[in-house]
Amino acid sequence: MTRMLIVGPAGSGKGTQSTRICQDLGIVAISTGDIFRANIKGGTELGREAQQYVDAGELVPDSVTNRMVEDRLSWDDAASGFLLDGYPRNRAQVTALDEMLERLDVSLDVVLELTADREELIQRLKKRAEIEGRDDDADEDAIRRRLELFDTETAPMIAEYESRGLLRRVDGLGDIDDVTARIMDVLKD
Ligand code: B4P
Repeated sequence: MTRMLIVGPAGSGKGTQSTRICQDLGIVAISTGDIFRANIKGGTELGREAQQYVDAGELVPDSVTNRMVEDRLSWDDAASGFLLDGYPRNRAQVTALDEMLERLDVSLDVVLELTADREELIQRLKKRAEIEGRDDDADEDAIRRRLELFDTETAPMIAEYESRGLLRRVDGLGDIDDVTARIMDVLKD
């Protein structure tokens, strides 16, 4: 059973690789971004709360995000392992996750960081905007803001997991299959 996080800037391949990792390990992928987008599409109260932040590339307030993750982690399918994609994204969320895991009496096995250079990230997101039409990919200011928030909020949080000895870094550049192979090598270690 594996309990893990995948972290990295927008466009680094988190969502893409999560699906593959979870198929291989037989665990559930929980993407905060996907949950927000599904709720925005469905017009739920959570969606209405999150939309302005997601569209602008801002983080949805911690109070909303933490509550949503705690609820999702309590579902039966997460009892046999999970991969959290896009959460936590700042130090306050790390603290909240620590408390949730303590209440569940479980701990993380590994935190996987995907790296890629800024130019490549922007090109990938622009390409996805053409294919999928996500509002936050179509707006250059929102893309810039997401990348900026990664540097200021998320990178310091990753250092926390590094100091706990949980972090494994994988180069996210190159063919998608090659990146998956690199990840699986690291996870099997
Ligand atoms: P996310 O859904 O997490 O969006 P993302 O950072 O862009 O990553 P995503 O997983 O979608 O993309 P990927 O890198 O796989 O967040 C969206 C928004 O939700 C945030 O801005 C925020 O508002 C909100 N949110 C989410 N979590 C939150 C939290 N914890 N707290 C507060 N707010 C939160 O892929 C990008 C593209 O690259 C894809 O098109 C893919 O095909 C392509 N790609 C992937 N790997 C590639 C490769 N090796 N080569 C070429 N292309 C590749």
